[in-house]
Amino acid sequence: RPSISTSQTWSTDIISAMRHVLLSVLLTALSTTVFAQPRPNVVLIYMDDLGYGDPSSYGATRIRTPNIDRLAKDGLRFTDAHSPAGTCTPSRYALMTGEYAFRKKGTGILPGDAALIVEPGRTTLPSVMKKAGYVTGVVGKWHLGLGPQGGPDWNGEIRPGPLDVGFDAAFIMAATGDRVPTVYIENRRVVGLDPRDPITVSYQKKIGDWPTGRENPDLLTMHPSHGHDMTIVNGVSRIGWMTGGKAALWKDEDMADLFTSKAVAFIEQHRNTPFFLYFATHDLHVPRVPHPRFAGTSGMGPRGDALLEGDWSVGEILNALDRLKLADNTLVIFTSDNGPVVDDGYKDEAVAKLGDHKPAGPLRGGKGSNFEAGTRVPFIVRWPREVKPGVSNALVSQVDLLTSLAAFTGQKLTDADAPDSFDVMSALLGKTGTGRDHLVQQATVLSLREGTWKFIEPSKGPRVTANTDIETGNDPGGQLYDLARDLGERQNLATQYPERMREMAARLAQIREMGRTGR
Ligand code: NG6
Ligand code: CA
Repeated sequence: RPSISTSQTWSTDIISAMRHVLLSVLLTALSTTVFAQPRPNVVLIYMDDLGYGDPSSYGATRIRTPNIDRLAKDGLRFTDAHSPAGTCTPSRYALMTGEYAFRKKGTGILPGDAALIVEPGRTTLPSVMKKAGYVTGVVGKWHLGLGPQGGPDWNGEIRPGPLDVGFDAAFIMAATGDRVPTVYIENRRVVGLDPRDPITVSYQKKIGDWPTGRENPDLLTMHPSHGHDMTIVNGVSRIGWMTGGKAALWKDEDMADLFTSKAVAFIEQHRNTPFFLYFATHDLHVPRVPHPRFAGTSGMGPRGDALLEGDWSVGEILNALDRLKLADNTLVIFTSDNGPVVDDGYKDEAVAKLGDHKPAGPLRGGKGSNFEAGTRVPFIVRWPREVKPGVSNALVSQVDLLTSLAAFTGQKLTDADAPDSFDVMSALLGKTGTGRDHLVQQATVLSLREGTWKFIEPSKGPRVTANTDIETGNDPGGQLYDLARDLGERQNLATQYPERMREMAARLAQIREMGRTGR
């Protein structure tokens, strides 16, 4: 081994220069081996209403989703991963807070003018990432409310909002595509608002003189099948009334392009720092108004076209990561906020053109259902550097992301934080095939999973929803299924295993009462 000579013939300058070089070589070696924290970028792609059977990598054959499939091929594809609830707002609430939404009142599907339901200052998924040194951004569908009690000031500063619960940057829509106000919000302001044309929003009564779907159906390019007959914007009647803000109104056709370009810009801008991007697409939610270059391309009507558009958005994110040479060290988590729905309130031919496509795959139910299709959703983790491609049957939930990523970035949580969130990071990274041992699923009532057993609480509600024609999974006697034998939940074993029913009901009651499931 060469040693450093201290011979008098060497000038002290050379010696000190060599010391310096050696020291920095040593430090670099140390910092990349011993002290290195795994700090990949994290991109969470959250599609809307994407069903377990929609992507071709989850079994669809009538439609191809090449970009989602690319994630599945290079990543770990989960077969038993869940959104926390069967609809959007409670799922996103639990995703953000690590707390089951059933614990907090007011976390049902929110109107577009609702107040923010995530308490500013509490530990959230983005606040955890921010504390770990990540730049945090949200692009797309928010649907967690904005502003104080009484709702936001659309014409001034919108506060509190995403920037007050852990995000450094936000480019969002307030609620859904089918709810007013139909404008984008960047950080604390409506984008492109002309102050001389202020926005007014109401969910109580008609305001202003803009046409509505109820009074002026002749003006519609997309007709409602149920509800959705209030203010018309861009030829589509919405839920709620609005007036003003003409210059700020969105064009549904351009929404996917815009959100995708904002997500890509965020990645480009923060390419040199670890970043956390929560990219929540509007696709496949209603109204399904894809860009003309996707319209008609699926042969399945706008629902299929919106799926292809959403898949394209996924591809653009992956391409950006490739182009910037970030793919290898970016953890991509791809999933959906709840199960699928075909007719969700607009006459968009989704039912007529469905053919033999099964949005829920082999599962029973759909969006809002207690059956598996309500919450069991596509879920793929890709991190080329660390995660071996494959399939995982581990039971995991999006409610776990907070605690998993906290542990992953070396952070301690207090008992008050994320009360229902478990560290399932080793399952997410494929180091183990085991996730949670139990899980509460929320739809019309609660269900409890224990291993492959599933208990659905008794419920007196309708068996099929009047509008969306989805089997709710309501049953006044309660239900028990063994998903290992009966994934399609056809054989109710309640009377066969009364003891197990009682035990699971008791455990669910206990989880409810404790206020947390704990770690
Ligand atoms: C329902 C809407 C539905 C959809 C859903 C929310 C009607 C008749 N139906 O109330 O169209 O907007 O709310 O979907 O208005 S979610 O994915 O955001 O939870
Ligand atoms: Ca949804």
